[in-house]
Amino acid sequence: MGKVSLKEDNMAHRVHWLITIFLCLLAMSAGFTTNPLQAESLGATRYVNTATGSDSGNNCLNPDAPCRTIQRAVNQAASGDAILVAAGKYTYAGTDNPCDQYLGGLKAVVCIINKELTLRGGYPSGNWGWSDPSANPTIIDGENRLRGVYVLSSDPNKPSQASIEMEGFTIQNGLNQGAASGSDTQTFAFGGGMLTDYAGVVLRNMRFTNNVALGGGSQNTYGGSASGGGAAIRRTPWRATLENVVFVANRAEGGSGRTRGGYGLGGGLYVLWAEMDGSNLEFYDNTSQGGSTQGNGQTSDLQRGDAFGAGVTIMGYADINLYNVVARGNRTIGGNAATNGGGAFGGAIKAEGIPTVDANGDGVNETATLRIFGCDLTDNLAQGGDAAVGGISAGGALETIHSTLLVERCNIQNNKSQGGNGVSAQGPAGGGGIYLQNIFYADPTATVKNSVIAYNSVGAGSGPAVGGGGGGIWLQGIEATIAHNTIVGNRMLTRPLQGSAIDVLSDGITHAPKPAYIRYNIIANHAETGVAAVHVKPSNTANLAYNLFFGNSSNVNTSQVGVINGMNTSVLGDPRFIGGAAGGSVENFRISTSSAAVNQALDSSEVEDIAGNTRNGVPDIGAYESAPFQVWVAQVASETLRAYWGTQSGIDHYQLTVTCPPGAKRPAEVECNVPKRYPGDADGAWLTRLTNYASYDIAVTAYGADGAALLADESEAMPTDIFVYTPLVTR
Ligand SMILES: [Ca+2]
Ligand SMILES: [Ca+2]
Repeated sequence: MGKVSLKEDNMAHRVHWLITIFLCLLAMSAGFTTNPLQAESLGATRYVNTATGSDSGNNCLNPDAPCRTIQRAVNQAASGDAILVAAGKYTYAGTDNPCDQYLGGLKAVVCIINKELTLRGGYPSGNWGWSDPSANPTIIDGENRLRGVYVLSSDPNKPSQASIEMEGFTIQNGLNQGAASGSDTQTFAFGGGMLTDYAGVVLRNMRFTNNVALGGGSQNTYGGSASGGGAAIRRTPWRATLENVVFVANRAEGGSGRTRGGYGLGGGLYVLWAEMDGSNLEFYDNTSQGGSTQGNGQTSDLQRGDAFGAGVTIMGYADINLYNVVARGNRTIGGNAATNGGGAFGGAIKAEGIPTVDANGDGVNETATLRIFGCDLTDNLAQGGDAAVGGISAGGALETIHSTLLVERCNIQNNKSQGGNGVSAQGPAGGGGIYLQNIFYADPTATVKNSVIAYNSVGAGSGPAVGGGGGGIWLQGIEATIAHNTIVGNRMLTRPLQGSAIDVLSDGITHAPKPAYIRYNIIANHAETGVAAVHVKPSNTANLAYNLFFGNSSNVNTSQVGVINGMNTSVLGDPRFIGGAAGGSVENFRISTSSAAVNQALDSSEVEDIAGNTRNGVPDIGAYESAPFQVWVAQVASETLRAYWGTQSGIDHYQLTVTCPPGAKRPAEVECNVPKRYPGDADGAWLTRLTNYASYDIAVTAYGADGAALLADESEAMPTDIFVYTPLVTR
């Protein structure tokens, strides 16, 4: 089958991205020298109501006579003011807008320059006492022609002079479009819904819907980049905060260009040079699209029309914590071209740093750190562009390069990495779930733990084989710890591809290979013949410890293999998934108390599982610690017992057996010592007409659909006619 690897030229051209993007930001704020709207007062509250308000001569301070437009209140406000906005749709008002006046006609519905303001939406008309954005939708609408909100601190040397704290708004139908020709500053597009530059950012309870950043440059050699269809946050002076922010159907699409298309980055959210805490962020059906071209598709600097992270793309210096991220149905699509198709990197999430380089000259190297605590990344797609040489796809859910990464408590299911089609060469594909790489910088490390990585897929495009692999996880030149994960049923859609669960390789890297530490994982049900679950390429090392292998066609590759240590510690046995490994709900990957994984993660110091439950005794292998199954029996009335076992996922039916003491009456519901079947959704059983003060033994066994006994417990109890917890009655 020959060499199966990604071509180096596919990998080597990306270090220029940050430089290109940086130039645009610098130019954006150059030439803006005045501070036009400075005011003195602090902490006033101003009021806006599009239905009842009037702007004329109004300072917006009277709650009974609000202004009509948000911009009027912004213009009247001083730093520290809060602006309360009543429900309704707010569109571009056309006058007195500082973005028009000072930024060369760059329009936004709401434009804030050099002020620190709070905006709160969700108020019912005529009542400023309470806010409920879902009951009182407060919408900033770009009408498919203008950006929704722009916040700028015009002097990068005084970065704290602008900030926005925004809560309870929907920003929709925003558009930022690059020009057909001109410099990068003119052809690039940023933040269709919202753009912030050098400004503080706090967003809470916000929705970004159907906003678009559209690169221009159709008359140029290369198309303009488009970054942040929903929102672009560039260069924050202090940690940004995003809480309960939803991005739906936003799009970042690079421009066409004569030789190659422009990049599409962060269809939902784009973050450049920022520290940020994001919690409860949701990304649905956002798109990053690399620009397509009739031309070659690749410029002389080896750039192509690539697309990145359709949910969120993080670039440059970054220190980002994300808590509870949901990303579903996002699509990252490389641009089409005549000869070289654009790549696709991270169907939902992408991060890229340059660890030892200060690209923007601010004295801080572009070291990127991304930590994800809790996520659900499902049904996302990375797809390379079509061309004679198809575009690469890397990471159906997540791709990072030169970034330090921590992923824990995540469900990463049913994502797809699909290479582009090509007649000269197929687009290679890697990392159906996760694609981690270090090409030019060796140091960043990655940890993925307590996560489920299941039913992701990798397929190269049509055309002569180039290759790829890593159905679950792709590790290229990066020291990675993959620990306590449940890795199940990831698939190869084409051949030849390598490593249906994990592929360890170092092709194309400029440093020595880095080891992978693969510990305490369940690696199961990778049944495709001819593909090992864990593939370690020659000259690479994988250090294994206490993994459970089950149902794989082969567990590790044995030819053209690097060094695989610790295989002798493996557990070979049925993990006994409660849901039978059906996929879908992550709960289906809970394991039964009879799982071969129970108490087998020797040496593991992990204290919690994916659900945050404490690991019992010796940790179990995989993402879940098996929960003890318990039958409680309560005396609830005279001659009556209630057995309760709660609801368990993945149970087909229960069998209950009552052992009756000698001389005692049998329960009305069950014969003594004869098992009775209860359906899988039963949470317990009544036992009535018993003999008081006789001790009954109640045993319950739970069965899976295949008839295997998964859970069992038994308990003893006696009914009485004394009810200390019921109202006293006279007997
Ligand atoms: Ca820097
Ligand atoms: Ca245990």
